[in-house]
Amino acid sequence: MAAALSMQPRIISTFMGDRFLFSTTTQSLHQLFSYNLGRQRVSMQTSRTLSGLTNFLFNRRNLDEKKRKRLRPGKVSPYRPVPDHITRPPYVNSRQPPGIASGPEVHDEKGIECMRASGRLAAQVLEYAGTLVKPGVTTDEIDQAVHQMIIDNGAYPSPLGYGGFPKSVCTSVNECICHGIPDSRPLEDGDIINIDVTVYLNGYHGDTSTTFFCGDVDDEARNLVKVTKECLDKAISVCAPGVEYRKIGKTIHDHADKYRYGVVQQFVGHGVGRVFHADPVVLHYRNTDGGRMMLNQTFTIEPMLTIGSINPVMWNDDWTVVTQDGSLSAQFEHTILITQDGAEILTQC
Ligand SMILES: [Co+2]
Repeated sequence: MAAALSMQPRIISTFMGDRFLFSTTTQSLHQLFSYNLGRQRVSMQTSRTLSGLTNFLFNRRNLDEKKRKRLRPGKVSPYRPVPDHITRPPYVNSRQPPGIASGPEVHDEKGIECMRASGRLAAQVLEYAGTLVKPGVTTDEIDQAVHQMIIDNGAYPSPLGYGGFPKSVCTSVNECICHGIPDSRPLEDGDIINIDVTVYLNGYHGDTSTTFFCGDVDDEARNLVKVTKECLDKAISVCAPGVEYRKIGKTIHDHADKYRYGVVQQFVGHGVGRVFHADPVVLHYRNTDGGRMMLNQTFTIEPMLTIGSINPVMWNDDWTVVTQDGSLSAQFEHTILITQDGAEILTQC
C-alpha cells in the first residue's frame, strides 16, 4: 500500500509547489486532497473545453482512452470481522491518524526472519488473489477471499481500519492509481487490476502488489503493465547498502521516459516492518533527496506509471485515487531487505 506524499510537509513544499505550502503536520491527508480536488475539478473543466483539438492533433492516446468506460464507485459490503486471537496493529481502533513513522526499519536476525515470514505470506495471498481475477468476479469477492486467507494464517489484513480504510485489500482497476476500495463492481473483460496485499504477522508487516489482466487485455495496457514491472525490477537491482535512495527514482523515471509513460509523484514507497509506513520516503521519480540504504533495512518500492496524466484525483470516499484524464495506471510493489551484496525480495512465494 502506497504512502501519501502529502503526509510529509518537507517534501510537499519541495516538490508539490505552492498549492500545498499551507499544510502542517496536523492536517490530514484527506483535507489536503479535498483541497487539491477542488482545484483539479476546475482545471479539468477548463482543459476539457480547450483540449479537444489538441487531443485530436497530438494525443491519440487520450482519444483511445475515451472508448473505455470510466470507473464508477460500487457498493461497499459491511465490515468483515477478524477473530479475537489475531493481534491487531496499533493503529486499528486508535484515534491517532497513522502517518509515516520516523526512523528506518533496520532488523536483527530474528526481525529478518519475521519479515521473511510476513513477506512470504503476503506474496502467497497475492498469488492466490490473482487466480480469482476473471470477468464477472467482483472486487468485493476478492476482498472476501483475501481476508479469509490472511486470518486463516493467523495474520491481520493491514489495510483494514488503517486510517479508516474499510476493507482488507486495495483493488485498483484501470485508471485507479491506488487505494481502490473493493466493491460490487464486477471485473470486465479487458480490465487491468492492481491488487495490493499487506499482512501483519507476528508484529511485522509485509506489503506487495501486482497488476493482473482480466480476460483479453489490449496491447496498450499490456505494455504499460510490462514496463511498470520492469521499472520495479530495475529499481530493486540497483539497491545495496550505501546506495542513495534517489537512485531508485532515477532508475524508474529513466525507464518510464523511454516509453513516454508518466510516473505518479504523490504516492511513494516507504519503510515497512514493525510499522506499516515508516521512513524512508521512497520517491519513484527523479529527485535530489539525500539518504542512503542501510544493511538489514526493509522498505517498499512501488512505482505507479500512467499512459496519460500523472495527476491524481480523489473520489469522495477519501481513498480511491484515479488519473485526472481517466487514462490507465499500473503498479507493482515489493518489500525488500537490504543485504551485504544487494537486496533480497521478501514478498516472494
Ligand atoms: Co506499500
